[in-house]
Amino acid sequence: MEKAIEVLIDSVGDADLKNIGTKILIGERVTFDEGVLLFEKASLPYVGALANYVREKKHGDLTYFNRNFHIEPTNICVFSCKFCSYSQLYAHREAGWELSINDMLNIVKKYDGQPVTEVHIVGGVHPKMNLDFFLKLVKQIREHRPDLHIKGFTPVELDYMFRKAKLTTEEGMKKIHDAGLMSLPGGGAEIFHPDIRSQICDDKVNAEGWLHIHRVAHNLGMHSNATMLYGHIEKYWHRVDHMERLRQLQDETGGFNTFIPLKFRNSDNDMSHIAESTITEDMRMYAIARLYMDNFPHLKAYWPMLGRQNAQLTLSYGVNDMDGTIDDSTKIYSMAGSEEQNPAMTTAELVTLIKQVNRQPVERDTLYNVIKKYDAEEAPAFNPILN
Ligand code: V47
Ligand code: SF4
Repeated sequence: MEKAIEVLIDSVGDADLKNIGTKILIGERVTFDEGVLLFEKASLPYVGALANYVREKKHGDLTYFNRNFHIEPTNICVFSCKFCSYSQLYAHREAGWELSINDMLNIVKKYDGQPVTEVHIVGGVHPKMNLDFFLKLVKQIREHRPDLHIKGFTPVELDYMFRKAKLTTEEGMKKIHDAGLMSLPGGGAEIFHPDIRSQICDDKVNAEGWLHIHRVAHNLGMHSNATMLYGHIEKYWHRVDHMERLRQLQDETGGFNTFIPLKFRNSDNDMSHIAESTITEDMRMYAIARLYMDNFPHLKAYWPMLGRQNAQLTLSYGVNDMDGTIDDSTKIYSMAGSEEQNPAMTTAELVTLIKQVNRQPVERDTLYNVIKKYDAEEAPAFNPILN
């Protein structure tokens, strides 16, 4: 493997790209300028092979997924992100939904006796759903199902709740953590740089606020994920700037589990005139993320947004995590035009998808503890490559 990568690096004409390849081979960090150069000049086969090398060095063929379900408390939102196909302003709330604590507990109860390990709770920012409401929700979920890992709320939601409750981030985060919130998902990050943020999501928490909330969570011993919404009006250097800020926080706290690039989908939002990125560009994005985010243990492809086949393809471009079974009717993605109108995959389907490309499926919990490794001899139910 190492020899093949050396041959590949040798074959590259561009001296700067050759140098970056050598650095990656010996485990040296890619700089900001080198990150931009990779986006500007490197071919998909080049970054793809390097990213696959890094992925296999970190994880071999292991490819993680979990059994989770999503709850979206509301799609009513005080903010107005231009890329969002999902929210309804409070003034138009008759066109939206708002779940009560009981409604959400009933969703949790649907999974009684089933081996799900995580509930993921994210929604719009409803002016009447305050910190007390969510403290109650989290406590009641924990009481009902103490074995379920509660991962929820982006800094956009938390910042609004804490400010309304007149609490500092430290105070607010401690309260919700004590109530039972265990991890934060990666949403709300979009693109951190103010030149882009001011154009696509001007009114919600800024980069510093987003990073501070994750820092405070990490300092309390919680883990979290980070996303980047790419493929719209940002330039390559904005992507690198975004990844750089995350990489620096990770150096400081070590609290991030996973980086999740999210492909911008253009259906039915205020940015519908912008063409979506090509699959080649998507794969380059994943590969460069694997190369740049050297201190993030995992790189995740969120299959409801990419579609199953493309998510499967990312497993050759640095990705080692396929998220989960997501058994629900998650609307945030289907409304933005993703292939998956009602995303849900059974464990057998996820295992098959991973095995079809000769990787080893591993069911994990939220913190990447192994629940089950699927052996090679457990053949997938259907393998079009072999059939
Ligand atoms: O922050 C909204 C994105 C995010 C669009 O941590 C869009 O495990 C593309 O962060 N096109 C929320 N993306 C979802 C999220 C997430 C999802 C799954 C797993 C995890 C995790 C986190 O969805 C938002 C925004 O960046 N989003 N609209 C759109 N049109
Ligand atoms: Fe609200 Fe989130 Fe949509 Fe922005 S992306 S409008 S914060 S639901």
